[in-house]
Amino acid sequence: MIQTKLTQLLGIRYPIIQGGMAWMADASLAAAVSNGGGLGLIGTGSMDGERAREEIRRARTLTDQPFGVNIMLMNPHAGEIANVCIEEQVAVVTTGAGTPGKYIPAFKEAGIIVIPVVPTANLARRVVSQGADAVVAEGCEAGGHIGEAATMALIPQIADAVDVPVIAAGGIADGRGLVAALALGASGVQMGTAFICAEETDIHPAYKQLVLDASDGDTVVTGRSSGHPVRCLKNRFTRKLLTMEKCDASPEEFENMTLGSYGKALRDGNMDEGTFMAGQCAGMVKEILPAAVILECVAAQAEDLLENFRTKRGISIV
Ligand code: TUI
Repeated sequence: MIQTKLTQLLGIRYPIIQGGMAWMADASLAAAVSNGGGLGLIGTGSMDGERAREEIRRARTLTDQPFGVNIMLMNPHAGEIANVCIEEQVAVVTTGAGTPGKYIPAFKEAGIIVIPVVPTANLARRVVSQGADAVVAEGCEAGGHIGEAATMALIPQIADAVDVPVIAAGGIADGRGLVAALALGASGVQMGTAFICAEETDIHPAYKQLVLDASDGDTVVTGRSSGHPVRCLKNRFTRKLLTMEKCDASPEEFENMTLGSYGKALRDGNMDEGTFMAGQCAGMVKEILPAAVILECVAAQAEDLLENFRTKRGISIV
């Protein structure tokens, strides 16, 4: 069993947390991940406060293990959801797509473990000085809304910048990625794309099929021109969006096109108008499996690799 500062902080079996994927990570997935020994997260990016409360309460009926809530800070209901997390005494809050400073004191007062997702070392320093208990350092290999730096370069710089546990994210979907993250200075990993094809993820089957069929070059970043870069799987819709960006469409025009496209992907599997967010490791996801099996496989591969590293990799120190 791999024990790290992260497993200690969260009281979980494996040093693995699930990405708080908006529209996708509901109580069923979060509970399955927590029951499987990781930290499950409810992604509230598409919810208002009361909807978030319902999912938190539903998760409690499905697991007695700790789970968390991800607050997407660009969501206009983020403040309401923060209050709901406090009222419902959620164990862990992660935040993304913005800076959570103004919420941190109230979370800390409520005894909530706060873990902001950060794309730079500067932001990591800032949120730790504001009281964050750990950070998710997310490289641009990740799916959805991303920063600029890649995981390989970001993790050691953030690990050097802060003295709280660092959780690596972006491009990690197996035990090799977990071991690499530990080598770079992280205490655990966050995986999102690896859970898109979990049995418990309730999305249109076409979305899962697109991930299963993907290979390493099948994602693209749209929205750089509007200031909201989003990594998603290539399809007819992303081709249309990128053409618009090349033709200097205004940010408003672009936002109008993308509005609703996440729902069209998740609910309808609509290839013409849907944004299918996924990370660069989509090409590593080959099967639909229960979340607990995904966690077990990643942890077992990492343990084996850590135990037998030199032999497995043909390395000797002479
Ligand atoms: O948040 C994510 N990934 C997401 S959120 C999302 S929903 C969405 N829908 C449409 C447009 C945009 C988003 C889909 N995927 N990951 C965590 C993350 N946070 N990645 C990058 C950041 C981030 C970026 C800037 C965190 C803080 C930040 O601060 C900049 C500043 O100074 O405010």
